[in-house]
Amino acid sequence: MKMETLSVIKGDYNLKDYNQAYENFDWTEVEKNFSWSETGKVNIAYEAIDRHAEGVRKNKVALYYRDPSREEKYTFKEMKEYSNRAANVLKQAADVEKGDRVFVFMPRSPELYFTILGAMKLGAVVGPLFEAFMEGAVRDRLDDSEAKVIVTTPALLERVPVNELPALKHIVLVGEEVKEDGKIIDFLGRLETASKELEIEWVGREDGMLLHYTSGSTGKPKGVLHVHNAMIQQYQTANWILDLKEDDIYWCTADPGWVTGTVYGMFGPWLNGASNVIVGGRFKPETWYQTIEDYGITVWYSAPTAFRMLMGAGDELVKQFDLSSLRHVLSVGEPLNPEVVRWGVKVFNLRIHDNWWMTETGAQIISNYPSMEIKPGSMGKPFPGIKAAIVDDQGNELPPNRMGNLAIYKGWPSMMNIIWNNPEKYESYFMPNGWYVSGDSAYMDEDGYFWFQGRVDDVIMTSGERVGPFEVESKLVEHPAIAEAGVIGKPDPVRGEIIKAFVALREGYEVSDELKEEIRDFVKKGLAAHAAPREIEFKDKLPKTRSGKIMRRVLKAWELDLPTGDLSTMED
Ligand code: 6R9
Repeated sequence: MKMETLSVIKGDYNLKDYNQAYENFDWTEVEKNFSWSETGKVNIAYEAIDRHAEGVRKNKVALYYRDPSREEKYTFKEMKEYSNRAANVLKQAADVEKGDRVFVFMPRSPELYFTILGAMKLGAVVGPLFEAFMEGAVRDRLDDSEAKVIVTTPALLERVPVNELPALKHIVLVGEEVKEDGKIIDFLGRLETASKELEIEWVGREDGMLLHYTSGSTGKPKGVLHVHNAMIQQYQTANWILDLKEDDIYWCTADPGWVTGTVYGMFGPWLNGASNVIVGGRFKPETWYQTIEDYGITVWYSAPTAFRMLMGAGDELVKQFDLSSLRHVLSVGEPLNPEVVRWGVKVFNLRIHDNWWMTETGAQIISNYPSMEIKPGSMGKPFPGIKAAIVDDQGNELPPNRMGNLAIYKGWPSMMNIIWNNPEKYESYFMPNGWYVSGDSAYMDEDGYFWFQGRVDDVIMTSGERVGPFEVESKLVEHPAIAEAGVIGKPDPVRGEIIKAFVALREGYEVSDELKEEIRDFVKKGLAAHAAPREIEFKDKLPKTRSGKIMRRVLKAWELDLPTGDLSTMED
């Protein structure tokens, strides 16, 4: 399997030669792309929007927005004006100042994006929440960060426990006919009359702009703070990994509640002056293909769970749409099964480019580049300017093909700045010799490609063999009956752990003992005898996060009758 490679599709890519770029890379060269390298005035929202609005991209469309009830577009000039108006509403009515935490809690809409940019223009720190969060999840995040303002909708207001949040001074409501009362502010009513002019708050490169809460396996979610300086890496990765060019129509399917939806749903593309498509509403294979056809999407960034669902919807459906505009497809969030990559080649005639990063890293770290050979199942190679390695628990670098901790040498530009209110947690990510330890287990092959194995906690030890759950899951989804699979280690007195698989079947397949036996055999023959699941349980659906990650810790908790921990990020 590891010998399988997909060669480069000929094209004129921004990154021509990975090896050469890696050798000669210098982050200070990248800084020259920003106006602050000359003016000294820093603000990511200025670089993402206003800079283009004041130049040749003034009338270029920055945002194409669509959901079941709206279809709109905004040029860079209009985005500048609307984000200025939003900033003025926040400043005048809600007293927002530099450093204040402003949360956004609403479905996707143009107003959501005006608000995020507007708050950043004031130097505020923006905390994006998934609209599906329930009261407890909202409370934890606003309470921990002592948020001053929340921007939400009348429908979601009941999930904001206003009286339990003493730091919360204002609630900005985005809805029709909002009655103001000092605490409540009418966003839409004020937006149209607010001034289009704004004095941007210039900030330091190390000042905060984005606070994303992420859940670990235990305890409360932690607030990962990103600073304006992250724009350096967000810009350059969007340039070389997303390969954005002047004429591209780019679509990132992620919600801003997830880091992918802010960093590559807003900043990466806009810092590069690209036209960005944002689609609200629920996932439906037809709607997604229709979006590609209608807008002529050229670059498309999504996640394995979505690709697996599209794959499950069948190849016939793909043929009903004209997807010929597509030239570059990418995936993040979870391991991308080789089977899905092969499917992509079959139906789109394109390679799906996997890349790896985390909320904490603030931008892409390891990737498959369009100008590089792909080994399906591998996450690719470290971005130029970034040193990644597999280290043991003492921080020693391991040789190729040894499984260990995926680590990054600290100091990349978009690295998180702090964990809010939790310096111990922040420190715990780093080894004394400078490695940031991701919590993921992986190995690097002899060609320098990285292969994901699982979260460190998920790696299975069975009869003395280390098994990465991802490899087993990938083999399982190659079986025609299986739509999705989650694999855990279940404690066993004899073998240490045994492999247990939870599988969801595709349409038209029935649960049976014969099928179990067949699946077990399939993994045994295709992978290894010791990797075959001894236990298989059929489920209608697997527990997943809102960003589509299979929650193995929840499977494990169910299996062992343990508490499931924080479930605020779990899909309904
Ligand atoms: C961007 C994002 C981070 C965790 C990460 C890893 C998993 C992300 C992956 C991947 C395998 C990939 N992950 N990309 N695993 N292959 N290409 O997802 O951030 O939500 O913080 O999650 O997601 O386990 O540690 P975040």
